[in-house]
Amino acid sequence: MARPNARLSSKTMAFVLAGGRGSRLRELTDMRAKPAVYFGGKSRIIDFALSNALNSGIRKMAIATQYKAHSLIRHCQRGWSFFRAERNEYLDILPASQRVSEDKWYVGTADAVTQNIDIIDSYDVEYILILAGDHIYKMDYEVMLEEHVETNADVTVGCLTVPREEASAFGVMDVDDSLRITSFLEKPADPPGMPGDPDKTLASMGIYVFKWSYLRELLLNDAEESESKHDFGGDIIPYIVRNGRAQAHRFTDSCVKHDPSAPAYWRDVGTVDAYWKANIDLTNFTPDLDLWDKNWPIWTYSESVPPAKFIHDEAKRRGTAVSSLVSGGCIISGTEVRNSLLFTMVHTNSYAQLDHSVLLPYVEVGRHARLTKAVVDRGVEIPEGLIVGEDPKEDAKWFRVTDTGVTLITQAMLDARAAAT
Ligand code: ADQ
Ligand code: ADP
Repeated sequence: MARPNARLSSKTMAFVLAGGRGSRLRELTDMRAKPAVYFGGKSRIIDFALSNALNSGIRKMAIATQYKAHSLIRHCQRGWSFFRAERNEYLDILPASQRVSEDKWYVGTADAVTQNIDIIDSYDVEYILILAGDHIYKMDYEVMLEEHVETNADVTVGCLTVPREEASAFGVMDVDDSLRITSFLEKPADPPGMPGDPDKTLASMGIYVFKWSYLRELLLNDAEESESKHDFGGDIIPYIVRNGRAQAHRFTDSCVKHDPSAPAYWRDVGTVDAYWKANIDLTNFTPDLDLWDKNWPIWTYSESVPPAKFIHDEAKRRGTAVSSLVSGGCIISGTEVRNSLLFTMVHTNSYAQLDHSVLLPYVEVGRHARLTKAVVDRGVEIPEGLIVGEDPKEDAKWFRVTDTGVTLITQAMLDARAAAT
């Protein structure tokens, strides 16, 4: 449940790390950073962390950007500019702008905070919540803040259990009975299992709570360390585990969903397969991620567009969508849409078919095209009669086909195909 007047969130700022590329999303991040990638029909990935902070009662936020930040910055300016300084609310976008010295981009995630110490000081907050801008989940951060204060920890690390075979992508930890972290390994090649549950590993979500005065001092010391990569997972957290008190906060999203018995929902949509699946899962009868919950809205920049329109006539031009999400501004003209997710202003034409496909905003689909298990980038014009998802060998000549048979289509790939055929 949202707690807008809670005590701790009002003394806290959220610092969102949004500088990474997310290269495993391949061509989807050629033009934009991973946090700016579209998700769920209307939003961008970063909207989840920002909405969680807002719904948790936090009204001071900063977003550190670096890689291909234009799309991300424009989105945040358009969608998140309602904070009012006269109400003591702030949202700062902090590009790696070489403020500290001419040759210094953000070296690591901790350095992105260090380079903005003066701005954070000006917020006059007691706690800082470090967030990653690239995960899909709903979480009430007030609960984690309360735990941080109750346990008198130097850092509290948000964590969840993951299958052991996936754990080498994470910071992994051991904890004692009081959830104090006793060891922390950043992305180990051979992650340990949990006591009593050897196939699972306790993994860091890459989100942290600190008292600002404590972190500030630590960062200034870390900046002097020539050996340090100035990274939270690689340097700062292991240091505190060795020399201070690091606590784990186990993520449960039961406070923000209707069915407390359902498993906690958290996704790193870092690969084309995971991205496709998390989007298509929203078309399930009861999706694990509830975007309809009015108690925990996902805020975003929304274009002002007319309602979606379906054109259907008796000449067998069937304009229908079943088990699908169709956003505003779409025109489904004589196309059969199944188990698909269409973002804003997608236009499809007669006799086309879409099955288990994700179409980003402003995609045009030509007549008689058939797309199965496709992810189509923003603004792509699918030519008449293009068939994708039925002959993986042919698709792989032009498009990016994943091991599980998802096909990513960009305009550059279509242009190369058109030039060659
Ligand atoms: P990774 O996700 O691999 O591991 P990283 O690549 O550092 O860590 O990205 C963390 C966040 O910081 C992302 O949101 C990214 O966009 C952003 N970022 C990366 N480099 C940045 C820079 N130079 N400036 C600004 N922002 C930057 C981390 C932790 C692990 C943890 C996983 C959970 O290190 O311990 O398990 O997150 O996903
Ligand atoms: P948007 O921010 O409108 O959602 P995208 O995320 O698709 O757009 O665009 C990613 C980035 O690529 C943006 O910075 C955008 O300005 C830039 N971009 C898109 N198309 C072009 C183009 N034809 N030439 C140069 N830059 C472009």
